[in-house]
Order: sequence, then C-alpha cells, then structure tokens
Amino acid sequence: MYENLFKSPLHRVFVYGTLKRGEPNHGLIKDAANGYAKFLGVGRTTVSYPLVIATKYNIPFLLKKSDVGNLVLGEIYDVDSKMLKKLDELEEHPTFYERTEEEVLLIPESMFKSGKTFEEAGELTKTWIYFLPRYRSSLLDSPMYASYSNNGNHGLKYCENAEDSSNLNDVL
Ligand code: PCA
Repeated sequence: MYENLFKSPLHRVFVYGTLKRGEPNHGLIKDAANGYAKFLGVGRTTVSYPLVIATKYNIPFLLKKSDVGNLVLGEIYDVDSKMLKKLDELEEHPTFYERTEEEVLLIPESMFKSGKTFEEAGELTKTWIYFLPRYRSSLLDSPMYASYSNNGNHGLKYCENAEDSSNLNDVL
C-alpha cells in the first residue's frame, strides 16, 4: 500500500455534488478497485459560486462564475492518480465539467459537527473542483444552493446514467 502511494502522487479534490457521502455517485470513491481515496474533512469554498441543479436529469453543477451564489459546502479527499482518472471519466473532464484548482477551507468533521466555524477552525488548502465552465446564461436564474443533497426539499432527484453530456443540450 505505502509502496503504491510512493509511486502515485496524491491529488486533493473538493466534491460538492453526487460524489459526496450518501449521494448517488459516492460508490465510485468508496470502491477500492477504482484506486485510493481518503476522506479528510468538510470543505467550504472561499469564493461564492452558483451551485444549481439542472437538466432533466437533475444534475448538480458549480458554475464557473465567482462572486455569485454562495460559499459552497463539500467534502475533501486525497485520491491517487487512478481514482482521479475515474472521477475525470465520470465528470467528462475536460469536455463537460472542467476541474480547476481552487483554495478552499478544510475543517475536520468532528470540529464541524461540534459547531466550529470555518472562520475559527478552517485551514486553507488547494483542491481540484469540477466546474461547469460554459453554460446557458439562463442557468443563473435557477435556485442556488449552499450545499447539495439529492434528498433535499427541492425534490429534484438525480437521475442515474445521466452523465452523458451528448444529450445535455439544455445546459450547454
Ligand atoms: N459530481 C461532482 C461534480 C458534480 C457532481 O455531481 C462532485 O460531486 O463534486
């Protein structure tokens, strides 16, 4: 195991959507056959972005437009190159989502649960985030969330098998 970690550098990723624990694509990160992943804690962006749910498949997107929307909550993982490749395949990076490196605040889950704020206890760290870089401007009229949950009271249930960008003309 450690030997493999030497060979494969780790990549830090902030996930805000279906890849989070309890969300529909989390199984991908949990599956050791896809590579290595270690949960580090709860993350929050340092810049506001629009987190919207769009398309007929109810897919969550972080739109690449800073200072609009909310400081967005997510989960931070260190993953190996094999796992990063799997995530890139799911998100169709760089043709659909595009990951870019951003500074986010990281807080251990125990502290988050005990009510510590990111201002008090957050540490800055650089992570990859999957953004939608090009989108219809009408998406900016959608409700914007601070945190995604497939079971949220928005009622917009994610449709599995959705992430085939060839038929997602309603966002692009
Ligand atoms: N999966 C990625 C991007 C949006 C999504 O559903 C994530 O959870 O961060």
